[in-house]
Amino acid sequence: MMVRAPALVRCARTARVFSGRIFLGWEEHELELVHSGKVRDLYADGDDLIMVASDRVSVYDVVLPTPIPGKGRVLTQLSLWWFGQLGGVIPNHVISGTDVPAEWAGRAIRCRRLSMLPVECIARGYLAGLGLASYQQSGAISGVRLPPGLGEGSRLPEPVFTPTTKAATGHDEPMTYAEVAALVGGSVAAELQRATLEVYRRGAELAATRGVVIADTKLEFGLLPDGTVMLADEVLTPDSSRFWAASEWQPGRPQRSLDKQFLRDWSAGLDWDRRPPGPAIPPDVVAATQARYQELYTRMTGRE
Ligand code: PZK
Repeated sequence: MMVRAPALVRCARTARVFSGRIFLGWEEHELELVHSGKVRDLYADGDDLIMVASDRVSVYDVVLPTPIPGKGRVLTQLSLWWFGQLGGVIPNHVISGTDVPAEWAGRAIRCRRLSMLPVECIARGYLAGLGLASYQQSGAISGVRLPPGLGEGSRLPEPVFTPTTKAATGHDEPMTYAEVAALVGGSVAAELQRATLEVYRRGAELAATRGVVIADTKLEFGLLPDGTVMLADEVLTPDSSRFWAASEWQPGRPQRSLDKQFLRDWSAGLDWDRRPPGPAIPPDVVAATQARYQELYTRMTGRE
């Protein structure tokens, strides 16, 4: 585990309490980095958190040294759009997509700090990745038995909830529904399953009308102090979900990724063992990847 000094970032927004009233001011203060992920960072701002998406990109789980300009903004705006679309399914942690430090404008979200639940909530509508590996080994995923004869990229008869552990280091392991219920309690487990499947169904249904297959998605949830289950993290972005072009979908083989295929195709032609450090991305591959993220955003939201 790498340990580093807390990164402090200046934020020109201050909340002060005088005689029970809250005053918002514009004095500079500093934000403390509380989590740094592969491609996103999380800062504390008083009681709130600010989630900042970078332009970093990973292939085969390795972050490459070259950024994809605009990626953080596109994924943040897509996530905010989905949070808005899904407000009727479950409440979420978003406070504001605009009240953030100016240097992060467009690619940061001010969020409520929640007590995060230690489960990665995954819904799958198609077989890929760890779901495929588990099915090939046992015919089931997270204890859910699937029909025989499915292959890579096959559509499942109906979406399944396939939660995993949230390992601090190493790999996430599949959890059965009973294990989730033992960990978080039966009523929270039921809400996680319901919300995860409903978010996936609505997302996949909407994407289908835009020629996009969402194969699977990973969601994170947390609790308010009163026990309300809230959707957190990011929602239905290509960093948390598999996006395929419906026109190219062909079960029985690995599917082409709508966002990262240029990166994968380019990196497959290199003499690289898929271990860090990753290779620098050439300008034409950066531009093609950038265009894919932009196109995905416009296709889904109808916005430029
Ligand atoms: C929280 N992460 C994942 C790691 C990131 C994100 N609303 C919340 N309240 C408390 N904790 C979290 C959240 C959210 N979302 C999310 N870890 C903690 C994570 C690294 C970078 F941007």
